[in-house]
Amino acid sequence: MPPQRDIAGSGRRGPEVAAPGPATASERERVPAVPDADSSPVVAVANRLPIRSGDGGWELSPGGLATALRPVMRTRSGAWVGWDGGAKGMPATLPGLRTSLLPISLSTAQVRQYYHGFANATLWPLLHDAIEKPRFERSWWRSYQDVNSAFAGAALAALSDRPGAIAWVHDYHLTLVPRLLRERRPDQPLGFFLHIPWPAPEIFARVPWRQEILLGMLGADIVSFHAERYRDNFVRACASLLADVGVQVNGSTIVLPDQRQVSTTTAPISIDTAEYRRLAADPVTAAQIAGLTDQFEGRSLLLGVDRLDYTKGIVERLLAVEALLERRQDLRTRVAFLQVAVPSRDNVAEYRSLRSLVEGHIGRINGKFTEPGSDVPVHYLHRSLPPEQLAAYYAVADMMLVTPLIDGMNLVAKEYVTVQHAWHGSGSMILSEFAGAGSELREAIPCNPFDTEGLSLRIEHALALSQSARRAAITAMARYVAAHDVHHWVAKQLGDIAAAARRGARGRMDRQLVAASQRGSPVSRGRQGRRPDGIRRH
Ligand code: ADQ
Repeated sequence: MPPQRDIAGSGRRGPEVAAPGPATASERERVPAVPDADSSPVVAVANRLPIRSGDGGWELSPGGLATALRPVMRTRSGAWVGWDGGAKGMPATLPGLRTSLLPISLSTAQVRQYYHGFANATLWPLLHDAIEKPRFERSWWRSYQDVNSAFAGAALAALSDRPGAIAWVHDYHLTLVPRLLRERRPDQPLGFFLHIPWPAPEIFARVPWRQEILLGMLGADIVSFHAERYRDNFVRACASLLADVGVQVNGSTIVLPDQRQVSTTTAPISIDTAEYRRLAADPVTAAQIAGLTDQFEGRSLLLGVDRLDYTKGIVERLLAVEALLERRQDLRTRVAFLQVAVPSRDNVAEYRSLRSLVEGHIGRINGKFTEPGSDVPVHYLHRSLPPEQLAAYYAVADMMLVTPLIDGMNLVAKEYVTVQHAWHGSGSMILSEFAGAGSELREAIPCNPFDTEGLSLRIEHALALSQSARRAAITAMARYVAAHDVHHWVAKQLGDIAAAARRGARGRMDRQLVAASQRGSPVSRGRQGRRPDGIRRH
């Protein structure tokens, strides 16, 4: 048997590779610059650009990734590649930002096929455990490939203009981009972050283009998820669905046929806690709080805040409230439930029927339980709210119902505990065990939202908790979120990408050395595992 290489120190035997010999001068020169997580430019690639047109002109979009990357965009040069959403006259950057905004325009057909189709009617339901049936259309897939190529092309241009930049690709809209970048830039420090769950391999296997999607993401140096179970599902999908193309799994690392290694990690996203504390102290919020306190005087306010999406468990939550009011007649005038729902994806059929379903349930419950001369038990807002008003609802709500059927993270849970604590509140939070936030916010009251009767009992239990128990739980969760805010998440992600890229560079150098030794004289087995500089491999 010829000598074989031990893959990444695993003890398993891999393809035959000879021991390394000395690097030539030109090979040493090809070792790339080491990325610096604290100062390298960042090229973000995400479905949408982080700006919107407000009353006073163009401004940073509120929430999400735009907030997360605000400090990075202010202090470092960089770029953001994203869809312009059809907006005209978008600026090249915003005052105070050092980041260039690089818009991608999509045709009407691409919006329909790539965005509403493959992203939101194929991948979104598929990756959320297929709780709605994913639709597989070849024309959508072709459009998804075309749009991913367009994003990759713009990102490549941005990276060429910014030597030493870290590329950071986001979410399920752009799974093919990392590989497209890697093919053209083997040395590129590159991370991919998925904002939604990753299902069990048997569910993911349903998509006809499963290998292309996995290999697309594996173009990154590191692939990151909110929670350990999603990361584990992804690694198992690579093991089972890519074995026939020579991909191997070594613990949390994926080893590609060319021996390039891709790390996987968990990095739960968070919120800008300082911003939510500031909102809680804002006079506009205080005025709203006074109005809401009057409105719900004498009632315990239960609150739900979600995009109107079938993953969020809004229907099940309404059924649980109905079961509670059915069982506890005395609560019908003492409890109010407010559901705030942001309109979402109206162009996808499932979302339109969800809206009718939700509004039908609300009508039925109010018809059944409103006492003559008294307020309705269920209040409903179908709109996006200004941040101060949202903060006011968080401050006055006695109970937050975060009960998604499945959710990558759920930032609403983190926003609620932060505002409650800042407002010295003692609200309670019921949190789905199927939300990523459930693995972090351990003091919440856990629930299984599929069990609507059980959920109604959890609400009843929470209503009876002592104020001191509720306050202790809110304080513990708010402290946790403050210590793990979104700036902590950005720093960890950039640090992880830089570290994975450095490991990748060492691996590439090792492989170059091996190739050099294969071209030169044979090297004895005794030297295997050592580089000419004496540094142990792996
Ligand atoms: P989303 O599915 O959009 O995000 P979530 O994390 O809850 O879910 O974020 C929703 C955001 O919208 C929150 O910041 C919330 O304040 C805001 N919002 C909700 N209702 C609103 C309203 N009526 N008016 C104004 N704002 C409102 C996806 C994944 C999540 C993951 C995030 C981030 O599905 O699981 O947490 O990305 O990675």
